[in-house]
Amino acid sequence: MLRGIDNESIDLEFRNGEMGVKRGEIDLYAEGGIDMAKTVYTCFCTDNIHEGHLKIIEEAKRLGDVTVGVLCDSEMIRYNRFPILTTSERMEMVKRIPGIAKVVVQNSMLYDEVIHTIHPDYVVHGDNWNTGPLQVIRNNIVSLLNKYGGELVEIPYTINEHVQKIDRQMREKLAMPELRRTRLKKLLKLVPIVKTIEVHSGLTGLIAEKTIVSKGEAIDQFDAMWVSSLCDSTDRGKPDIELVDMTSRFRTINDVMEVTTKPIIFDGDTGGLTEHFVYNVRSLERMGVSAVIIEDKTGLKKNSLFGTEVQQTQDSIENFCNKISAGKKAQLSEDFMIIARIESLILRQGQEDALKRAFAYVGAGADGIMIHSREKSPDEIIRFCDEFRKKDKTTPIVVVPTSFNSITESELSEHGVNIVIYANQLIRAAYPAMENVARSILANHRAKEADDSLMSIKKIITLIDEI
Ligand code: SPV
Ligand code: MG
Repeated sequence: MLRGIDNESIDLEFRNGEMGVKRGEIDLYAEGGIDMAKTVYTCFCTDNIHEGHLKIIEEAKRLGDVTVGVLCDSEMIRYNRFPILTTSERMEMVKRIPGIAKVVVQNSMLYDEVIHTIHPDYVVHGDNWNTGPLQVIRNNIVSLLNKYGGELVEIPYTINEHVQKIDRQMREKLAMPELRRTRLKKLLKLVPIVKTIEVHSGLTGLIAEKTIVSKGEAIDQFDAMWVSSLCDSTDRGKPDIELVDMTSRFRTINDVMEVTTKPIIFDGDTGGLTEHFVYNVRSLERMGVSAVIIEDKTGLKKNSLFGTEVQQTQDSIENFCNKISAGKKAQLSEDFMIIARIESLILRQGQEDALKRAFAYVGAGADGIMIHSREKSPDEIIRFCDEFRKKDKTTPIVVVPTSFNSITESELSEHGVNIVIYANQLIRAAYPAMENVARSILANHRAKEADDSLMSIKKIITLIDEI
């Protein structure tokens, strides 16, 4: 018994001394026996078929019967290609290419399952995965094929003006306010935990947008960006006390948006006066921001990581609920989220108070809750999440593990957390690096000694892509 390209069984028979094959209802006999078609597999991770893909298909067809895998949504995201089309739309798009035997969903960027079920004689791929993070996927396929003598056929990656233009247009589409705004809600359905990194400028936006790592056997990248009040203020040399006005904060958002496509979660501090908050909700959704997080403090806000070392006042449940409902009423789009941040653990008001507030805020219309802590241990956060999830299985939970930084994303996800925000690490990394270089130049009266800590001139002048 052999396997067909559809993974169905094939019976080999002899009739009148000739070998034939019976596959399903079809009898194939050929004089002098038959030449069994080879099985060829290629995987597409795209919303758009261009000449590069067609070239791969042509080469694959030359080798045998072609099965195309369409990478599923959640893996497209890890690949840094947020899907604009749904999986079934992408499958339809591929099915329209003439001469393809079968289209399947590839559920993992690694090929183990595919190879196991399809057992292709050939896998065809562009040669763009020979360097960089994609190499891990190439290594995975090579070792799988080697086990049974399958072959990897690589063809030169098509890179020309037309293909580059299509790529750019797809990215620009993702950056448009409507599409960008919807992306956070979509992500919440598609990934186990939305990995969010702080941004406070175009440059940090680029880092959030482009950083990809290959770890173990797969690649990964950030899903969303956090426009932190702490970092936005610090970058301007100002304290984090709602001193940087909204117009300046919006400028930061705009700088980030100009060079990125990923969704933005905005740190709205206390939300200010309810009468002002409603205007800011409209402005944020119009810009394409996906969510605002407001914290239940009132009066002069100080950074939460000061805890009770400074005077901070928590808002009443009633006032804060009114602010949330007013924001929800003002909002015009379906997908914008108002997330309520609970400061009870920061202000030592206890779990009971935190939970009471969480349920009240959800009742007032909050689309998610953020629970914050400045403990080194994640225990109080975990306890809160477990208790909250006993009663509420769906409202997204957001956490900011700055002090309880030993906990991993998968542990947080196991306790019902949906969004993790790395809220200040980029600016905390940049400041000491810059200070050290400044010290070195001052101490040596020249820049030579600092050179080893610096990015090369060639890299910095080519860092930013020209349009
Ligand atoms: C921020 O990043 O500005 C935050 C999170 O609000 S924290 O600094 O931990 O309060
Ligand atoms: Mg803040």
